[in-house]
Formats: sequence, structure tokens, C-alpha cells
Amino acid sequence: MTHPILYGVPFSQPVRAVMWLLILKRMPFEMVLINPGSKGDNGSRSAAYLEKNPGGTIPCLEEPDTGFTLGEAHAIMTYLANSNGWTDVYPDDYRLRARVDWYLNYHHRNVRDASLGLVAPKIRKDLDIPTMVQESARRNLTAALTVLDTGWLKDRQFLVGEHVTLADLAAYVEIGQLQSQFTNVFDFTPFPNVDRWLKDMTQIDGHDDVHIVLAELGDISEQAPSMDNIRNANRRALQALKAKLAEIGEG
Ligand SMILES: N[C@@H](CCC(=O)N[C@@H](CS)C(=O)NCC(=O)O)C(=O)O
Repeated sequence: MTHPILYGVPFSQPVRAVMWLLILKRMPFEMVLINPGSKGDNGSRSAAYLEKNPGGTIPCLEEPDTGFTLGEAHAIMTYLANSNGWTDVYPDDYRLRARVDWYLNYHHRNVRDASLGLVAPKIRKDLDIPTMVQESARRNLTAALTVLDTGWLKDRQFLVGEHVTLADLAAYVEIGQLQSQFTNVFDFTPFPNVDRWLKDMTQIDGHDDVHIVLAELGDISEQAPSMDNIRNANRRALQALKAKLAEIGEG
């Protein structure tokens, strides 16, 4: 069977969530670079890409053998877990699985607003995100972090229990990117349980491989990076991913 293709760039949070799952489960895949929002040949708004994912967003997964394509990171992650029997990250206990689904649904317009409020305004200057939208996104994020801190993570090591699940991967790619060792755009001191969970998540296999792009980009709190910086960070991350995939292929 030919390996699945993952379309996207490592800088994209939902792409990173899928990459992390595949690396964690040591499943070989091919990564094809697709630039978000571009109508160019390698763009997510090109006619060829829209055939695969009519929504025009990354990530998208394709199974070359069957022609099956799937958009939306969480749909891709649950599909991969279901079709490969990865019950460690997507438990087969109905209640635990429902809690993972609960988080994956909650994520949108809550935790996901980390990118809209704090990262995209610096990285995607072209989008010219209105101040009001940025402020509302930051409020949504703060409220969501309070919910995680006082609820989900109060008595548990990970979001759904004592084991990492799809919920943690999806949440971390958004929240984790804000930390001081990456973009450094948020202070987690008021959220001690989230802060502890962030540290635990750095120990999960594949964390470093998936976050090379952010380590390369570095602190953006004072100055927005140039397009060249962003392109280079994505390029280095893709090179490192190639090496990692070769290692997975050999193992
Ligand atoms: N809900 C989607 C969000 C995907 C998304 O927002 N992707 C961004 C990049 S991080 C994108 O493709 N933007 C390009 C566009 O909307 O044209 C998912 O989880 O897959």
C-alpha cells in the first residue's frame, strides 16, 4: 500500500496536529507542501487542491491507492485512529472517546483562537486582521484557558485522563506555540495546570520533530518575522521531517 499524503506546511497548527499523530504512531507518510491561501500551483486555493479539499484549507489527507481525500485536522485524526486501531490515543471506551470528541468540538472558536488573536496578526500581515477581531479572539482564548485550567486539567495529567489523546495533540499545537521557547507571546502564570500540562506535553514522542518550525522562527513578541524568516523556518522543518520519515521508514 502506498503511504498517505499529507498536504500543508509545518507552520500550520492543524497540520502540525496531524503530523504529530503520524510521527507518534510511527506511520510513514509523504508530506506535500501546500501554501495556505495561495491560488498558485502549490496553493490551497488552486483548482487542483480544491478538488481534494473544497474548503481550501490545510491540512488534507489523501490515500493515493483509493483516491480517498479528507479535510479538517480533527476528522483526519479520528479517521487515522479509527482505521488503524490506535485506541491508546482515541480510546475504545465510549465515554472516554466521547470526552476526546467533546474537546475536539470545543476547540474551535475557543482554543483555536490562539492563532487568530496572537500569532496570525504577526505572521499573516497580509490578512490585516482587524483589532476588534484580534481582541475578541484573545478573550475567547483566555476564557478557554480558564476552562482547561479549572476544569479539564484540574485533576488529570492530560485532558481526558492519565494518557495523551488526540485532544491533547490538537490543543497543544495551538496553546504550545505561544510559550516562551517558541513565539513567546503569552504569559501562562495565571494558568498553573495548563502550564504543568504544557511541560508534560513536551515529553511526548514527536514533540520536538513537529515543533522545529517554531524553534527555528523563535521569539516574535517584539518584532514580526519577515516572509523570508517564515519560509526558511518551514523549509528547515520540512528537511528535518524528511530525515525523521526516513528513520521511521527504516524502523
Ligand atoms: N478547521 C480547520 C482549520 C484549517 C485552517 O484554518 N488552515 C489554515 C492554515 S493554519 C488555512 O488553510 N488557511 C488558508 C485559507 O483559509 O485560505 C482544520 O482544523 O483543519
